[in-house]
Amino acid sequence: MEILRIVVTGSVGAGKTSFIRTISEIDVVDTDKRATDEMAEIKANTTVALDFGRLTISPKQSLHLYGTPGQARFDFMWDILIQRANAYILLIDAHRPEHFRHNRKILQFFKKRVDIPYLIGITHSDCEGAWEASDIALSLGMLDEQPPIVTVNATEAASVRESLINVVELLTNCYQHH
Ligand SMILES: Nc1nc2c(ncn2[C@@H]2O[C@H](COP(=O)(O)OP(=O)(O)OP(=O)(O)O)[C@@H](O)[C@H]2O)c(=O)[nH]1
Ligand SMILES: [Mg+2]
Repeated sequence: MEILRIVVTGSVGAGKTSFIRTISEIDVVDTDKRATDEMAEIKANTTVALDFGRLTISPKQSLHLYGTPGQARFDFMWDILIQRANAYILLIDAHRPEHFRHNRKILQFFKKRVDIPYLIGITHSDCEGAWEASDIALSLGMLDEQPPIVTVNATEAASVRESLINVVELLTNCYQHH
């Protein structure tokens, strides 16, 4: 059985835990804790360790999904998780432009550490005040490249599955070129 390790990252409330819980065939270990300080305004619970989920995509392949904590004070977890990853997904909540700068920081951090395929998943596109994917790409500093970017609803299994298939395709193409 080939295991592909995919890190799911993004700022607080982007939908990382939802993304993994929606699709995982095993129960996801709950490391969410009641939010304190400034975060309580965004949501009641936040992830403090990591989310882990698994999805079998064929008799020979399964995905292991690792969700990072969103809060900046857990940054050290990023390093641990990314070193063994095959690919990563950066989830960006389209309706909170105040988070875009942090997401840009996450992306820069990962790109500096590893050279592996990644996908940007725009969540909360259905929410009021959501930005267009192309405008979010610009805010990430992607001026002329064609970033791998999709819209995903982290609470809908079909949508999550589609985005993961996208990642597996990126990985397959990447292996073919090496
Ligand atoms: N409307 C809408 N709600 C979403 C979407 N994705 C996630 N949510 C909701 O957003 C909220 C936050 O999702 P979480 O999965 O807890 O976010 P997280 O990224 O794990 O957050 P932290 O662990 O605090 O960093 C939940 O109430 C989800 O149901 C989406 O695409 N659309
Ligand atoms: Mg979470």
